[in-house]
Amino acid sequence: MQTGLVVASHGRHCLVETADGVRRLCHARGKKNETVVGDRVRWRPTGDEGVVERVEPRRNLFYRQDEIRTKSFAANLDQVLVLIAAEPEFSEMQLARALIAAEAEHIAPIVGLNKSDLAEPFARASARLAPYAGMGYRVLRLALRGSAGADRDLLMEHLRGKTTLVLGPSGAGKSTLINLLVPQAQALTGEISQALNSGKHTTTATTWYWVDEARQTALIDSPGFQEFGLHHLDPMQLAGLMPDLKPHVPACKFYNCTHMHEPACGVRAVVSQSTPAPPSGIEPSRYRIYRTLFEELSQPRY
Ligand SMILES: Nc1nc2c(ncn2[C@@H]2O[C@H](COP(=O)(O)OP(=O)(O)OP(=O)(O)O)[C@@H](O)[C@H]2O)c(=O)[nH]1
Ligand SMILES: [Mg+2]
Ligand SMILES: [Zn+2]
Repeated sequence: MQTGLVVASHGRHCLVETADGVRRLCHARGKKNETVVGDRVRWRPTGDEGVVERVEPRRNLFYRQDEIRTKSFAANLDQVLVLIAAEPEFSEMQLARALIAAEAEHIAPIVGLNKSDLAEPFARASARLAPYAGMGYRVLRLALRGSAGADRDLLMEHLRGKTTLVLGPSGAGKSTLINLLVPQAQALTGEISQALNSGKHTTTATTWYWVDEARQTALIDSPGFQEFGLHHLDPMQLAGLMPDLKPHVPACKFYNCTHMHEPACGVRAVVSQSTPAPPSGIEPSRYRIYRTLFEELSQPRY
């Protein structure tokens, strides 16, 4: 058996890259293809193709759990780059959900705010992001379209030597970012979807790209999402996954405080004070997000 890295996965097939960089179409051993991009697998050659015998244990798995289905993005990540833009206006709720999902899997998140050339909407978006910088998230300001060296250097400073999933709503500039750092990306995407979809030129959902020839720095492109369910999380975990709420939890009188209605709640005490900026405060919008998610995750599961 040989070892390999899953660089794309679709239907019953996946594309496995060997240690020497050769890519090979592999089939799942059983009925279901359990692999996700980023998986390390053991596989066995069968002619020109291969069979995945097993998936090695994962360091982490970044996924969302919607009402009825689980959608895995990728495994064995060092970080997630959540890319949003001045336009289209980003949803703070979607941003918060992606950051919480990353925290839950101990994957370091970075926020990229793109389209700084659109001065007015960019200023608005920056202001909405200020609390996130205040609570400790790294926020990169970018103008990816037509960008020359500066943005590439800034990105590489944060991406070098790591495996990064690029995530974000449609139109934020994910493909623009990939194309900036991986000039041959479009050709590669074509080859991969051809291999996996038996010739059809449809987009493969999630794809691994090497940024450097030494194959140390990797980017994973993912399709834009509408929904970002967190049904895999316990509502009581939630405050611990929100860096602005977390430090105030020890001040709650009850160890099992939900921060929804209890007296002597450290979180609600901070929300009602007049200076909401983190790290010492909590923005009203963030507490609203907490309440909405807490109620959503407290619904009975069917
Ligand atoms: N003004 C401006 N437009 C940009 C910038 N970066 C990307 N765009 C444009 O924004 C649009 C969307 O960019 P994409 O890279 O396709 O976005 P995406 O995130 O891949 O979107 P999906 O594939 O739909 O998920 C394109 O028309 C880009 O040219 C930027 O820095 N400034
Ligand atoms: Mg795209
Ligand atoms: Zn509390």
